[in-house]
Amino acid sequence: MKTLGPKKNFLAIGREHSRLEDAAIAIVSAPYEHTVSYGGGTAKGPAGILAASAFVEFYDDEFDRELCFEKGIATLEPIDFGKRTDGKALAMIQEAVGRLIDMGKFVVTLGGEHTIATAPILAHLARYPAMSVLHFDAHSDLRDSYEGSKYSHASFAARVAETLDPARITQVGIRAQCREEAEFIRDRGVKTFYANAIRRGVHGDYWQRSVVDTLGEEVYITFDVDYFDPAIMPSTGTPEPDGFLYSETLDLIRTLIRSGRRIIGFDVVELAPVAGVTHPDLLAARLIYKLLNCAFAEMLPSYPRLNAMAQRSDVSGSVPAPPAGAKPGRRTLATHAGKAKSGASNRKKGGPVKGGPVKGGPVKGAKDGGGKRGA
Ligand SMILES: [Mn+2]
Repeated sequence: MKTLGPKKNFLAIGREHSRLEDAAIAIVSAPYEHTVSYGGGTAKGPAGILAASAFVEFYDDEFDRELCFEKGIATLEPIDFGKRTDGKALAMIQEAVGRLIDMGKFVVTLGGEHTIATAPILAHLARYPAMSVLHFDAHSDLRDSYEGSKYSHASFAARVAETLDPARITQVGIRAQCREEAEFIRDRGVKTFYANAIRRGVHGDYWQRSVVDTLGEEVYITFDVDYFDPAIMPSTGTPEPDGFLYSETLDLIRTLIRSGRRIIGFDVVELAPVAGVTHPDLLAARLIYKLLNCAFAEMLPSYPRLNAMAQRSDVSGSVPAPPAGAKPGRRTLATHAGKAKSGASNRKKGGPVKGGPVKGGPVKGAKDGGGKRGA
């Protein structure tokens, strides 16, 4: 497995901190795009994130550390799918991610359309059979098929639910779906936190805690960037209004870590870089580094704001029951294997980040499952 050098890897870090054999963290790029239904460009997502990451600071003030030098982050060369699509493409990703997990790496997968998430989820599930999936998205992606494909980006969660008990999937931010998906959620026990319900206060002031309460101890995160509000994340195929902001999202992640749960891996998908619009790419890169900092948070800082929210909000009605076997509230600290690294950093910032253009437009064709939708 070949890795990218300092000019192209995540955070643009030197070889001594990005060698696969030493790094605790591995980044897999899966620039797969085959079933786009509205705006395209997700194949350029991984490269856009990596380019933007050169402008992310190594130091995280919340955790007072330079995680990249302590743990090492290896960025693998992007997967070359050739002409492979659907199940064959997913098998390539699943094999790569599985091999890295077996090497003891914490694996981050970059998409690509959301279809690819099935692969890292199944790779992790094979090794963490009790894991929950925390799914950030504007769309529930539970259509059995879409535009004739079982491997559509609109169907990835339905594919996952064939292997993972749907009651162990928690969705956040959903605001566009068809009736078939709503029925699936009700019938099969998916824990879906709709955007409208969160905004109407159905899950309390501290809605992030209601979300976390549904999760088991080991959590895999799949993150479709269209979960965010289009104002901060316009670079995605199917931007939907009434999305979420960065800080309230980090509060959810902090709440998760604070509860003693562990992030065991994650993917970030559906970024479609737009030339000249740099902030969404940088947002995605920073999100990834923050999620890594949270996943490796051995020493938890105190969170006065979250404590205050917890005191204010005693509303936990309408919260779905935790899945069987989950033990919410356990207070163990998340740790991951990895060699400590030392290293100093100083970097200059500035300059524009280049991104690929958005290609394509609305795609015509039959719609399975009824209704309009995108990623
Ligand atoms: Mn989506």
